[in-house]
Amino acid sequence: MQGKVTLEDHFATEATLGDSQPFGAHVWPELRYRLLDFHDQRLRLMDAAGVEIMIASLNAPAIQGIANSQRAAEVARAANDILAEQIASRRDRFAAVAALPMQDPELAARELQRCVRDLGMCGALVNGYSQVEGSNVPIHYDVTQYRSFWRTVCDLDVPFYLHPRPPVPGTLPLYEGHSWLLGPTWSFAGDTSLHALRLIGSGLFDEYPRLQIILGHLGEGLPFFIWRIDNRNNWMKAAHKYAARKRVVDYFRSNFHLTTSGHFSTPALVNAITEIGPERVMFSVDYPFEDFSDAAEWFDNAQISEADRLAIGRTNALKLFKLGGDDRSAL
Ligand code: GRE
Ligand code: ZN
Repeated sequence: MQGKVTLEDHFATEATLGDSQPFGAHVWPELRYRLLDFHDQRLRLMDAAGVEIMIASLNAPAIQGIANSQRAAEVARAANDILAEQIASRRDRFAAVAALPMQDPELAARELQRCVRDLGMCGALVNGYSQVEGSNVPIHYDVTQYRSFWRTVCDLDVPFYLHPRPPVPGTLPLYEGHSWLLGPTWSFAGDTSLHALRLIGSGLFDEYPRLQIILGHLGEGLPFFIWRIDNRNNWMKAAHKYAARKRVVDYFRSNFHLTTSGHFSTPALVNAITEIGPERVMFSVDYPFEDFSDAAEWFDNAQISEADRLAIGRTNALKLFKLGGDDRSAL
């Protein structure tokens, strides 16, 4: 399929590059190059895979791993400026989502406003919870001090991508002797689905029903678990003890979108489409951690209807990020 849009695809700046190094020396020269490059290999690979537009974002954990909020804000601002500058000459092929200093909800709201209004960005991508100075417990964004931040996201009418991050040191004992489970194998999905469920349970979407959150990796396991989460030993008639008014699945189908990033499995895609609807699923690669060719070859041949392929491969993202027609050429 030609004309695909991809939206969980990363770059790095010199300040954040080191966060992607743990993959090992054997891939680092290539990975480093792929994270910094925009106009050479990245565009060639997009062309070869039938990808017209990439909505680019910073690597992980980057800003969310900087405990000092002023420093986090500075690094975010510099990274957002670099991203805007890199793509300025190719707005036909690239769009951008903002990195945000979530350690401080006011600074995060201000940076998002700047990125959308001044730099023409079309949303935010945040790498899970944030480390904060003076606390061993990272902060999740369902807590009350983030409500005004979410109001800003709603007012700007842009989607917010909740992307995974590596665990903080305090949780590492859970993986003792099994470091292979850290990252895309398991911990990313566990941490990110927990965060999404916290947002749901907090009643955030009752307060801001128009808020739209994107999850990668085909929903971090939630499509598979959603029935069980709501069912919860149904015959015992023990309702959820949460602030939210509706079932988890009601918010999932009204306030969430999923991407195929790094999860190129047709049974998982069909499960996601069945649970959330084809209008809320979008193609993505997770470049440079995954390959364009793996993603495109799988997606272009997956056993789904051609109408779903077009929606998931292109039009859902154009609509959600308002990249179509007049909106796009105005950027
Ligand atoms: C990602 O950004 O999705 C990612 C990482 C690190 C390892 C794998 C991965 O940041 O998919
Ligand atoms: Zn990613």
